[in-house]
Amino acid sequence: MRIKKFTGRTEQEAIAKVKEELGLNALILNIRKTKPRGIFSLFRKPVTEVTAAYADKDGKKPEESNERLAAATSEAERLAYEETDDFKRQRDKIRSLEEKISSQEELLNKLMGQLSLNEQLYRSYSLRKYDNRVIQVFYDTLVAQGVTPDIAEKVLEDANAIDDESRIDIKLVSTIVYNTIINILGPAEPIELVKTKRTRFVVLMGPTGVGKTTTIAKISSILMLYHNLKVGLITADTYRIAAIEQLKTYAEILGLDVDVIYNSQDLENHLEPIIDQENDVVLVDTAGRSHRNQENFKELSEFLALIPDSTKYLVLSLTTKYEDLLSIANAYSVLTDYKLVFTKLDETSCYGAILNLCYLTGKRMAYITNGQNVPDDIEVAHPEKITKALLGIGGAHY
Ligand SMILES: Nc1nc2c(ncn2[C@@H]2O[C@H](COP(=O)(O)OP(=O)(O)OP(=O)(O)O)[C@@H](O)[C@H]2O)c(=O)[nH]1
Ligand SMILES: [Mg+2]
Repeated sequence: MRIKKFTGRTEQEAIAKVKEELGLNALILNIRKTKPRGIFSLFRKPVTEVTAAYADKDGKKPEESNERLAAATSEAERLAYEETDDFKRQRDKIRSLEEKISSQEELLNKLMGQLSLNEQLYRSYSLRKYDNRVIQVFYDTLVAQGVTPDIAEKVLEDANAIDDESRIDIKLVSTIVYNTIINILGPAEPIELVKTKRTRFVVLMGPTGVGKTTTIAKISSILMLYHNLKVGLITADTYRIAAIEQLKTYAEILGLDVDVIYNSQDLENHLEPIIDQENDVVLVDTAGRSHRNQENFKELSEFLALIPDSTKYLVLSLTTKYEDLLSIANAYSVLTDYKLVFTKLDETSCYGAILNLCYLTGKRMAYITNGQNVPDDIEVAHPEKITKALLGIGGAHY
């Protein structure tokens, strides 16, 4: 057996030379790339060197010749092909297809997850209530927002009563549901931003820690700074030492005095001079009271009876458990008429309690608060915004 070396710019070229000179029976022993040497090596490309064995003159033939050469040839052809632009284009195509497939898979998994979640929801609501899928979706959305199932049913009554043919009109069904909710919420009734000759008293009442004092600070700042109204402040919260200081701190920033009222007699004595100050609006802070404490409630009732021409705001935190909200609203209904202020919307993603309470009490909303910042985190309640949030339309947030 003899050995011979062949070189080429590529393996393919070198092997082609082997085949040409030694025939298919030549045996490829080694393939290697060699770096050019010498003074001009920088300007020369590397070459491929193929070492081949072939049968010597006495007729001895190299073993395994055919297969190995064929294999080496196809390997060399493969490697050479991998260097071509065509190969690279195909490879990139395959890679991007693979990426697409994996993100489609992700999307599908997500959808499947949602579908099975809906399936679970249907099951937990004792299956579907409505044949009409659109109405069913509204029902599910409202209930997920914390609207009670019976109020959600009431809301959907009109939409569900239209004839079968119209019920497939998604736009019509949506319009009916939307308007029904807007009607239940009714227009907001905040403090009127006009100067009148008389002093208007606005009393904030409600459970402890819901944000009465903070809301008074927000409202008085807005009335004074943005609407140029003359504002007076009274606090009847003398239960906690810090309560008076809390309101006084805000009052000082606004350049206002706070009248502190200790009892009904005190209020009677203070009223005349307060009215004489010719304020447009006097905001009255009260101590947080548990609606279950009858003694406290009696005291508040006597206090309210003494204030002339007053609007009462029942301040409710949206973080309070719904059943408690309901019994608080009921307890205050017995005491007096009121409008609703909802606080701490920033701490919940459920708007359902607002609809439930407006529906059950028939009271109007005044303000919604959504944070601790004075005066920014307050807005006049906005029925359209709340309705959109309840129906999960367009990320309506306060
Ligand atoms: N996250 C959030 N916190 C609020 C909001 N309104 C008030 N707070 C916070 O709730 C806490 C209680 O607020 P207060 O204004 O003292 O509540 P109050 O109803 O006057 O409390 P009492 O006088 O003790 O009955 C404070 O830490 C406020 O900053 C609101 O809209 N969102
Ligand atoms: Mg307070």
